[in-house]
Order: sequence, then structure tokens, then C-alpha cells
Amino acid sequence: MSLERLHVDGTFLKNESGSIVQLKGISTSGIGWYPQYVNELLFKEFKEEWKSDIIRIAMYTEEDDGYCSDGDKEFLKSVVDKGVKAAADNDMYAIVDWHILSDNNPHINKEEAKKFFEEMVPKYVDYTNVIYEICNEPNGNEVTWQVVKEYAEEIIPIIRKYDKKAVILVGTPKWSQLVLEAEKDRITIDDNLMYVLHFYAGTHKDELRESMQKAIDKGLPIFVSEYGIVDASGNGAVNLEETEKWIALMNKNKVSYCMWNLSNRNETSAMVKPECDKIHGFEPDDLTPAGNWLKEMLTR
Ligand code: IDC
Repeated sequence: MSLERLHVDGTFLKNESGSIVQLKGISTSGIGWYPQYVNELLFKEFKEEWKSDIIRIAMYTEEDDGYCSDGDKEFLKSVVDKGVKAAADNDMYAIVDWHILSDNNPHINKEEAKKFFEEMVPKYVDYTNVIYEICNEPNGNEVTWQVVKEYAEEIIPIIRKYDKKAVILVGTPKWSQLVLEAEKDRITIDDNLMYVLHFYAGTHKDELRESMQKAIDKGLPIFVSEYGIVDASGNGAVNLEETEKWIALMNKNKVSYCMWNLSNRNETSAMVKPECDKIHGFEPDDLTPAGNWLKEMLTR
């Protein structure tokens, strides 16, 4: 495998020779719902034709077919495994995303999270492409940064028991928006981590962009592991004007980003048209406006 390990330095991701690296790619939808898109031919296409550097493998913990609800754990782990390996084979980074959402407080499924990382991390110690995202979007008024930080302080040592080098991403309160709260009280037990900010361009505009810039100016390393070019429901109109403002800001700061989502779900954030059953070999006609925009943006 020729991918270089990455590490966090200041607000940047850097490679082994110390150059700044900015990763751009896509996030799957829930892999319990759409496992078919985690396939080698598609990943190869993403790398070669779409110039994607990274795939985020989103495994819901609750919702239907979630890892901690009624999902088939062995199957879900096998999809994560297939995704990490298909990404590695195509020289792409892979985010293993513990996708909390309706389980708004990461402590709700913490014991399962510990078992999951205990089991999965040792498998990838020799993989240079894995990035761990330990809680997608903490949310709810009681889920303050302190609550998330306490969770992170329990999970990070489990990952580090096996993998000393992988970059770890930590979600922030209010669906991964309150990066300024994290900035005021950073995690000190580890320094190879980044704080997560998510935005949906139809919903989140100047105010959240200002938070991002302020946090970066204060030296906080930020990773946008998920963004939508539509509104926060994952649906609604594509908002290219706001999207391009976000892209410009992230590029200026060399922030990495993955677009939501890789599926043919009947929602505007999905990349593939609902009537298209292909799982690779996508032509412009197979893709939604979001899918076509993503390819155009990645290949600029
Ligand atoms: C949405 C999906 C939708 C699914 C729903 C589950 O697009 O098909 O029914 O989750 O509740 C997020 C979340 C992400 C959401 C997405 C859009 O991380 O799981 O996906 N979103 O609502 N944060 C902000 C928006």
C-alpha cells in the first residue's frame, strides 16, 4: 500500500514528509441500508475518475438496521471491513464512522462503542488509510461539550491501545456544529485528533462559517466529515451559492470534507437517482444534481 500515514499538525493534516494534505470525497449513507455501494469497482471509479481521496463509511448505531438497534452486527462489520480494504486497494483514506444520531448522547451506546473499537482497531493497525470518527453528531441540550469530551476520553485510549497513529475525529455538540465550545476546552490526552464540523448549505450559512473560521484562527484542527449541499433534512433544494462559499472557505483553510450521501434514496442529498440501480459505472444521467455537482467539484 502506498498511502502515506497522515497526522495532525496545528490546524492541518500532514503527510509523512510534512506537506499539508486536504482530503475530499464522499460519505456513504447508512451501510445497513445501502451496503451495495461499498464495492471495489465503485471505489476504483471514485479514485480514478472522480479524483476522490477519501470515503466515509457511515454505520448508524440506532435508526433502522443500526449497529446497536436491530442491525446485523456481523454483517455491518463485514461492510466496514470491505470498505476499508477497497479504499486501501485504491489508495484512498477511509473513515470508520460510528454514526450516532437519534441516540443523541454518545454515552447511550458507549459500551457497544468500546466493544466495536476493541474488535475493529486491531485489524487495521497495519493499514495506513484508516481514520476513526467516534461519534457522528452529538445533539440535544443536555449533550454539552463536557459530555462529549468525557466520552472521547474513554474511547480514544481504546483506539490508542492498538493504533498509536491513526487520526481520530471527534464530533461536537449540536449535530457537530459547536466547535468553539470544544476549542475552549480541548482534549489533552491525545494530540492526533481533529474536531468535527458538519454543515448543510441550505440551512447553515454565515454564522456557522464564522464559527469555523474563528475556531481555526484559534488553532483548532477541524475536519468536515459530512456536509450536504441541500438543507439539514438531507432533502430540499440544492443551494449552490452557499455551497460554493463553504467550499472556498474550506479550501482556503485546507479543511478536508466528504459530501453526504452515496445512495439512490429518494432525497436530494443522494448522489444517485432513485430509479438508477447501478452500483458503479455511473454516467451523468444516472446521477442527481448533487452527484453531478460532486464529480464536477472533485475534478476541478
Ligand atoms: C439522514 C438521511 C435520511 C435518513 C435520516 C435518518 O439523509 O435518509 O432517513 O438521516 O434519520 C445529518 C446526519 C445524517 C442525516 C443527514 C440528513 O449525520 O445521518 O441523514 N444529516 O438529515 N446531520 C445533518 C443532516
